Amino acid sequence: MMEINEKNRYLGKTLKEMGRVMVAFSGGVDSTVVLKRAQQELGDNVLAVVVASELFRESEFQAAVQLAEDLGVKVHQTEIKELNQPQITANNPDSWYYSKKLLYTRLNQLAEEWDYPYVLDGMIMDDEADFRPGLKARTEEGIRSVLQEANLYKPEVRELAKELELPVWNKLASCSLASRFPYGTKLDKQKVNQVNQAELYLKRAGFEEVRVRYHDNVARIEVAADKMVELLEKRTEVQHKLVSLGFDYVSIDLRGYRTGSMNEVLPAASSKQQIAANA
Ligand code: NMN
Repeated sequence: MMEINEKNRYLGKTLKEMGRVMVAFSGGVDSTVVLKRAQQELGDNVLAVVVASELFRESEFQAAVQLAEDLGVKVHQTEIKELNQPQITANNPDSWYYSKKLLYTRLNQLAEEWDYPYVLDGMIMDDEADFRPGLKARTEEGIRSVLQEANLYKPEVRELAKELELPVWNKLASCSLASRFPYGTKLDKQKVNQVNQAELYLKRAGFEEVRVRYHDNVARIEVAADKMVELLEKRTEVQHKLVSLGFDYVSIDLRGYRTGSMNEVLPAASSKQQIAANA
């Protein structure tokens, strides 16, 4: 097993050799480590690009812009219109691919215009084991996942982030709001807003780690197992709030919070094939 220090040195060497880079910056722990290490190695030759989308929270976008500014990195804000693309709103397993294709194509256009030879993202080793059709678009568009190249896994990335005194070192993973919908449920602004508002409400109510999965008129709430009693104690107000947002029934998932729960009903073969296709 390669030591974390050795992996970090390899990361530094890779970044140094690149000379000038654009970083797809979400403000999560992974892309923040990429951004900070790139700045350490390349100084001013780093541009953070923060992308707004209707499938991501406005507050996350603002926080990412603020963090890049706080780190003293040049930052550019741009926007993609994911809900204008039928392949994305269809919300099929390959919609992840089209989302990432749209994102990376935009980043590559900007990189060409402003003469950045490399565009980097924050993918880590753990992402390879997940169901991530978007990785294919990353590879096609020539985006470099330098944390993966350095063989870094989540606990190591968090450790590096802590060493680098990055305020997001223990930030929870967030992801596109598309993950709240069953495959085949068409996405639109109203539905996305409904789950977003429901999750924001639950976060404010003390359930920081939460997903509200949308099953037409049923909300399936996922919180950590040790938060379920607390959720039951607040059940009346939670139920009222979610009904006011448009759900008819409000349920708690007894398996609790876990990432990727919408993938559980996919035929095993399709996710395996996808992973093989990404290899
Ligand atoms: O944590 P949740 O809300 O379940 O979202 C994570 C899931 O979303 C992942 O398991 C993955 O299937 C999907 N996802 C895919 C991509 C991609 O393919 N690019 C990106 C983000 C999330």
